Amino acid sequence: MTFTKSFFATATAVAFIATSASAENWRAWNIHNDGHPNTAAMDKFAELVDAATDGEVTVDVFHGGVLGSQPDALEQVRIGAIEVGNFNLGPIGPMVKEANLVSLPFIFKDVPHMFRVLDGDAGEVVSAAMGEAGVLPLAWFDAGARSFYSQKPINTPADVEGLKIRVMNNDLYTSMISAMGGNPSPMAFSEVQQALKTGVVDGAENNFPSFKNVGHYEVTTNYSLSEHLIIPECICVNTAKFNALSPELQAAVRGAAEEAALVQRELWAVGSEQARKDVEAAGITVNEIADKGPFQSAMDSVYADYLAANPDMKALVEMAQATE
Ligand code: BDP
Repeated sequence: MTFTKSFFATATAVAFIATSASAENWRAWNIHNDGHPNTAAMDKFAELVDAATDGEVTVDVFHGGVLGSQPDALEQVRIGAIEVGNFNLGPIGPMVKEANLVSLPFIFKDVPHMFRVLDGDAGEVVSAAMGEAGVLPLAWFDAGARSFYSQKPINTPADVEGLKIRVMNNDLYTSMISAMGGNPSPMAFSEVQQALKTGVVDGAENNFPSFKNVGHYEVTTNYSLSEHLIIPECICVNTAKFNALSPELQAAVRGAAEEAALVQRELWAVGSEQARKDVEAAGITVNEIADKGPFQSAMDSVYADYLAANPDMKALVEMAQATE
């Protein structure tokens, strides 16, 4: 009798422990503040994960980069100290070589082409390599195209000559600026506004929502539509944490990410247009660049040097370029 009683007590305790251990509470890193499309999309992701897993997996999103800079947060997700991140693929290049595909200037014709590449064989290769490295992409976000901004209009690569331009942390971006005769300055996103304001840098490059949301437009005058980089972003999760979920929970979390990404792309389309209008209303001159050809030609040496140093990337680059 006693045995039976204690057996049941133990069984109940074990069942309780098993239930509470199976509830996963994840932390998610987001660099953006309120008002940026990705902030709303990450909140949506958390809401959808909770609903789809019946609370078995919950996600607390930390906005505004409070969990650290992007390179630091990437490392944290890679090792599993933070579970989720809304990462730009640019800073992933130094960690996962295949992710550098998207950091080659002008590799994509436009945003729809970028999504076709990601949804095709080349995207498979990038995803697999990222997953292998510990940062598994569950869905892709739109991040538009990045263009230059500075105190003077930039219409040709020669206009970049001598300018100190802030870039994200990736050698491809420093090569890109150097190829135009500029001085690249890799720097954390959080430091860019002050650097522009105090003249530590002469310019930077980003899409309209980021240009607007953290006030870069307040400390510069010209946004020139070079659209030299079209870099996707991901909802990325630590691979081991994701793989430890049951197949059902994996499907639910992936489904939530895909749905949140669709929401993000809609918010992006509207938000990006609005951000452009807002900065123009605030006095920013937006310059259309009639001929981007000279910018593209200036990148020939970037491609040549990169592929000479990374011959194993040639097939992937060609796969992307051959994608209709
Ligand atoms: C924004 C990206 C963000 C980057 C930032 C940057 O969404 O992930 O950290 O650019 O320039 O557009 O650092």
